[in-house]
This record gives sequence, structure tokens and C-alpha cells, in this order.
Amino acid sequence: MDVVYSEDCALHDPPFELTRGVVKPYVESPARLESIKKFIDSQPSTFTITEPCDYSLTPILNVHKEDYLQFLHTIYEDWVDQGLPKNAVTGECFNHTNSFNKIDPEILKETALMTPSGRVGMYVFDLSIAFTSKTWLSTYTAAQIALTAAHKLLQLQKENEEKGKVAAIYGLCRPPGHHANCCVAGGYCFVNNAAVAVKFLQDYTLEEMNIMSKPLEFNPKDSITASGPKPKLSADKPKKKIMIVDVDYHHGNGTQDIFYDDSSVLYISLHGFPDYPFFSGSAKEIGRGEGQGYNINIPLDPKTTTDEIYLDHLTKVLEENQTVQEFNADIIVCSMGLDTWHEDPIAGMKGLKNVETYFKIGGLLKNSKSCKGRPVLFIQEGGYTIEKLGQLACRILQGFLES
Ligand code: OKP
Ligand code: ZN
Repeated sequence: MDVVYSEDCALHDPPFELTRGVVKPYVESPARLESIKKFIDSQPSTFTITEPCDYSLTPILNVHKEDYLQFLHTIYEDWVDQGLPKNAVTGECFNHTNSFNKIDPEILKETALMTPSGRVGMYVFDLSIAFTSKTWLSTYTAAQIALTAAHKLLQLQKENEEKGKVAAIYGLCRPPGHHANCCVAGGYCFVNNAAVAVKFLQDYTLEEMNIMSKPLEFNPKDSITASGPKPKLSADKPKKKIMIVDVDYHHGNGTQDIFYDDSSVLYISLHGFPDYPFFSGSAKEIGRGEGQGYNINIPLDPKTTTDEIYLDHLTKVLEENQTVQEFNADIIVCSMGLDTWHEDPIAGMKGLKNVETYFKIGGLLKNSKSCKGRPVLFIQEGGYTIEKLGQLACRILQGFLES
């Protein structure tokens, strides 16, 4: 299996975070990825590491607003230029929906954009977000990893057509993405890598991806402008239906939000509940308008969920859920968090203790009724048991390959 990876994802390395009144080393650390990479490297007969290509900012703009990306790109330097501390940029005052609700939103935004702290408050929702001089480089690279993996998935699908083999690729990237929506960062996430890949798979043909793909040569001084071709959405090109299976411990509020009104993307999340991000993840969130019914939240009690209970829920939704069966996805995207493991320092289901559960998750993504025969794109999300991550990731991927 191809694993798309870049060392540049390790450069975003904030020195600390403030969580529940405690200052501690940044939990979403470069060591996470390096640990997975080491484990992958130890199995050269199964995995092949490849570098990401560059597809420009254009496909990222299909998910994120331009002013938001501009903010991500410039905030660190703006902040330092104002004489503020150089270690990391964090939130000071967040634009809570109920705190300034009498002010016209346009006027509020005009005021907020005047200062770096105002901009952070406008575009960030929690204290896990910290910008360093290299944050944009790692964030941009992570998105390009997801795009490269999506491109490779279609290439492989084409190559495999006659062989009766199912394509799968792993995008090993950080920072993660599933808490970020079109215009707000949070939960260690800046750009929603999985969502960017989903839109790319829907809006571009393999031929268009081939044309766009360039070597990735990042220059942080580059102004951020869209440069790749815009997708031509013709009526004779039916939109691909994509099912996202988010197995990260946390609810992917960002991914849910991006596709909430969209009936061509079915979002399924299994997550600890109630827990971070505290304002979403209820089973009552089912999508809206055209998208109604195409959002499935499976909240699980972190104290009592065991390996069996977890697998039972995943099996039921992928095998028996009528909406999922009728949706009949063309492609599966797995938001692959590894923080369900019982020892996870910030998350974890207390009763999820068997590594083979991860192998079975991979197996379900291969052979369950709603997944069988469909290519799967694995995108790395969370997971914080540094020493264990490589093993957990590989068990999922081997479960897919060997089932
Ligand atoms: C990101 B991902 C808990 C601190 C929580 C943010 C958690 C973000 C999780 N003590 N801070 O979904 O793994
Ligand atoms: Zn998580």
C-alpha cells in the first residue's frame, strides 16, 4: 500500500498548550507522525512511502474560504510584527455567538479583523490552536498529502480495474483536519484534509488531476493564490458519492459542518459522547435540507464502550443501516483517528483494549456490505499514544489488505 508522507508535516511544533487550566507540552506533536512512519518503514514488503505532489490552493478553496486561508497564511508574521511573543500565537478572546449578538455581523467582522488577537478570535474556536512560523507549511503540506493520496487512489483504481483488486491509499499527515470547517480552526485542526480530498475526488477527473500534479516546492514567502485549473462540472459527469467513516475518538464537527447540506457526501462518525468538542456529536444531528439523512452520528459512552460494543456499532451501520446501503457510495474516505485506544492520554474508550479491534475495523472497511468493492482513502486524524500509534495504524491497514 502506498503511504503518502512528508517530513514537512513535522515542522509545526508549538511548544505548549493550555488545557483545562494546565500548561503542558503540545499533545498533537511531530513525534506522533514520526512514530507511525517508523513502524511503516519496518514493513517494507507491505508499505511504500511516497512524497506528496502539489495541486495548488485551488482544490483547498473548494472547502475553505479565501479570507480564512489568508489568515492561516499570515497570522504568525502579523502577530510577531506587532511585537507579540514569538513562541506561538494562541487565542485570547473568542467570537462567541452569544456574546456580541446585537452587533451587525459585518461591523463586528470589520472590528475583529483590525488586530491579530481579533483575527484569531474570529477564525479559531478553542485553545488547542497555536501558530508557529512553520504552521502554514505543515498545514499546506498535509492538505497536499490528502490530495496526492486521492489522486493515487484514482490511478490505482484504474490500474486495478481488470485485476479485481480494491484500491487503498494512506495519507499520513498532520496537523489533522476533522474539527476545522470552512472558516474556523480548532481541535489541533487548520485545514480539513479529508474534506479537501472528498471535494477533489468529486470535482476533478483523473485526467484533470494528472494535469494539475506538480512537484511540491514550498516557499513560505509565496503569496497564496489559486493557480490550478478550476473543475469543469458538466451535467454528463455524475457526481461521485462519497461516504466518510470517521473513527477518530472525537466528533468531526468540521467535516459534519462542511457536508451538512450535501446529499452526495454521507458522513458517519463514531465518537465518545458527551466529550470534546462539547457542542456537537448528538445522534439528533442528521443533516439539513438536501443533506437531511446524510449525517449519521453514533455517540458512544467512553466509560462503558468495549471492543465488542464498538465493533458492533460499526458493523451495524455499515451492514444494516438502510440509508447507508441505499447511498451506495462510489468511494470511502476513512478519517483514521487512533485515539479510541483505552490508554490515549486525552481521549480513549475505557473498554477498547484489543489491538485486533483495529484489524477488524480495516476488515469492515473492506468487506462490509456498504464498503465492498469500493476504493478506500485513509486520512490520518488524531491519536496520542505516541508509542502505540504505528501498531494501531498498521492493524487497520492490514485488516483492510488481508481481509
Ligand atoms: C483532535 B482530534 C483534552 C484536551 C482536548 C483538543 C482535542 C482535539 C482532538 N484534555 N483538546 O480529534 O484527535
Ligand atoms: Zn481525536
